[in-house]
Amino acid sequence: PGRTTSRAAALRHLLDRPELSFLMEAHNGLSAKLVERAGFEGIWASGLSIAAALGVRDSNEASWTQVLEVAEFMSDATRIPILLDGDTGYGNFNSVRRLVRKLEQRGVAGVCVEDKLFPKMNSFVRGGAQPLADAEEFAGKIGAAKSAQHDPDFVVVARTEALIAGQGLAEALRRAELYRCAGADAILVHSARSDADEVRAFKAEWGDRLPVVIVPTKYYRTPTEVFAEDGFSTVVWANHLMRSALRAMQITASTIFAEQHLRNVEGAVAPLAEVFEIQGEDELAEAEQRWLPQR
Ligand code: SPV
Ligand code: MG
Repeated sequence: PGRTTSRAAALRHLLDRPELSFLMEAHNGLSAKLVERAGFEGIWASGLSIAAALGVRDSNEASWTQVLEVAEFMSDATRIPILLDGDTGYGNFNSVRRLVRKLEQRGVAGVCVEDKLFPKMNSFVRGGAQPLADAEEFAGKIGAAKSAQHDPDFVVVARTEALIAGQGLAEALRRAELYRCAGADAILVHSARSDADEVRAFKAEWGDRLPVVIVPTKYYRTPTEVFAEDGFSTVVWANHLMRSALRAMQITASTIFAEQHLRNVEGAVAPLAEVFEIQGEDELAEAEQRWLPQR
């Protein structure tokens, strides 16, 4: 078994096990390493955060192969499984089949695909008013994704935006059931409300048909124990490393700009020694001893 097989199995276990699991956002190799070092068992490769870090909008302005490159750096930088936020799959069922094969090749453990239209927009912009994909067509996309994987453990999460789009609980459940029948491994149900009522109502109706993943970015006040008691599978902390990096970089840039010296900044940023340690400079020094002629 290669790295894909074991990491996909690890992600599948996180989704399937009875205890609540957590996926922490990362958006590049460095943030992925920090997620792993913090102790998390899995990574959410956030579309929003990757886009923001690349300086573009969460509207498929970065091409899917550019996202794939970022995911590959994250995969190479870590051992824990990565669930890529694959947006709408960057096209139709055929685009998704190719995406799944490429993700497997690069050691990404799974993909989450959402029932919106390409180019997507973020669920929290413009009040979430956005057209959804035709449910039957999207179910075909999920089936196509599942048919494309070589590793039986590769995970396909079907995400419904029905609640975000204001289409109500019944429509969210109808869509989730279609996606389950199409072969989805888990359902991500997203909500933009500041309380967890609608995702909890979804879970109560849904039961245990498939693991349910949630993203409490807006309902962050709900205690995590509530999610565990309700039997949710996985909580995604979706964008908090990108947002913390943004704030930290803003403060450092404006301080250095204003002061034109580094004295007040040096103690507030990570020492270079730590940067080299995270990059694995020691390993390179050892490898040079071993592989370069020693004169
Ligand atoms: C992401 O992190 O890109 C997500 C979650 O898809 S959200 O931004 O809430 O849509
Ligand atoms: Mg996204």
